[in-house]
Amino acid sequence: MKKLFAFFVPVLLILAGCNNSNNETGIEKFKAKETTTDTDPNLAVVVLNGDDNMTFDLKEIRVKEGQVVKLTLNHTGKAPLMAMGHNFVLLAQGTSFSEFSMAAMSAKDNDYIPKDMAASVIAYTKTIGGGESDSIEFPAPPKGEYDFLCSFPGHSGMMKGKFIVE
Ligand SMILES: [Cu+2]
Repeated sequence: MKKLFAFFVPVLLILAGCNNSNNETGIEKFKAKETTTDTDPNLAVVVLNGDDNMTFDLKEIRVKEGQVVKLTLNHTGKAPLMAMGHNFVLLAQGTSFSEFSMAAMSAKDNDYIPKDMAASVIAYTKTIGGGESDSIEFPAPPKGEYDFLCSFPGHSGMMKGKFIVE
């Protein structure tokens, strides 16, 4: 019995050792990735892509309180602005998503930002067509969960997500 134990213990230790080293390299890879995309802790770099299929590639954006958010919206499609325009609009808490979307439809002359709801908007990009980009910078709002959307007519049902400040 003692012999058996003496055999099993080293085997278990070796197995445990393998497991540990696997986990460690996994964590190291993750950390390295995070630090290369965001070298300045005060800056949150966000890249959001919209395409010709009326979709954003992010459903959730996470930043930290106190950070300055540098957000770039890319329209990766080919469709012109008139047919498939995209923007990024970050809504203040307490704003009715549906009310804002409805009002934005008739705000073409103001880049789909309804003038009488300007107080409901924390930040927004201009509306762009295929192949175009727009970058904006704004201070992250206080901790909490916010809605973002594309306010181009008919898009907010699909092009929306949560902007979370931690
Ligand atoms: Cu859109």
